[in-house]
Amino acid sequence: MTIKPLIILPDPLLRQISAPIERVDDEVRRMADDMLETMYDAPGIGLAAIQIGLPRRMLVIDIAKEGDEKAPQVFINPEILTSTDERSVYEEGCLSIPDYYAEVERPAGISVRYLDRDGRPQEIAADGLLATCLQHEIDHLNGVLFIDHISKLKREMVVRKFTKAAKTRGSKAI
Ligand code: GNR
Ligand code: NI
Repeated sequence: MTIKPLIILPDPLLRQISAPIERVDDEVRRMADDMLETMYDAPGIGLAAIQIGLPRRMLVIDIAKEGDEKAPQVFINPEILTSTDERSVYEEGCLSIPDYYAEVERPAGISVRYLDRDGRPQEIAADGLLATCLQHEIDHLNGVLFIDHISKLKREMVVRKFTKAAKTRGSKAI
């Protein structure tokens, strides 16, 4: 397993639409393991493949509390089937937008169809943090970031800050 470098805003890769995974084979499972290792190292509670530069429809999540046993979950080709009318608000962050947090309102509950790491079709109903995290990650598969759900003013401020930081890094040639 390998920790991969994270793709950071404003890298245009983050706006790419990821392609479905056609066959769940050992290479896909290796990719999932690399994603999990990268997520645990960060640390984060979720990661989409595009965040390590792979435009494939796969995401990993572990929302187990610190100190509890690890509970890695792999979702391949996930599709949201239903969303509740009820909304919930969470303070979100993103490993591709380090150290920026904002409240985002999303459906409180969703049901999702996906393939597990053995390629078997599964369906789950999620609420709470899992529902929020799944929606955040599925957004990544569609080139959408959590800052797209906040005000335009806030979003433009964040993008400007990260664009400047990227330019500084570039000129320092690190
Ligand atoms: O680590 C993460 N925490 C988080 C907190 C609230 C809502 C969503 C998330 S996902 C984020 C990791 C990440 O960037 N996944 O794409
Ligand atoms: Ni994210």
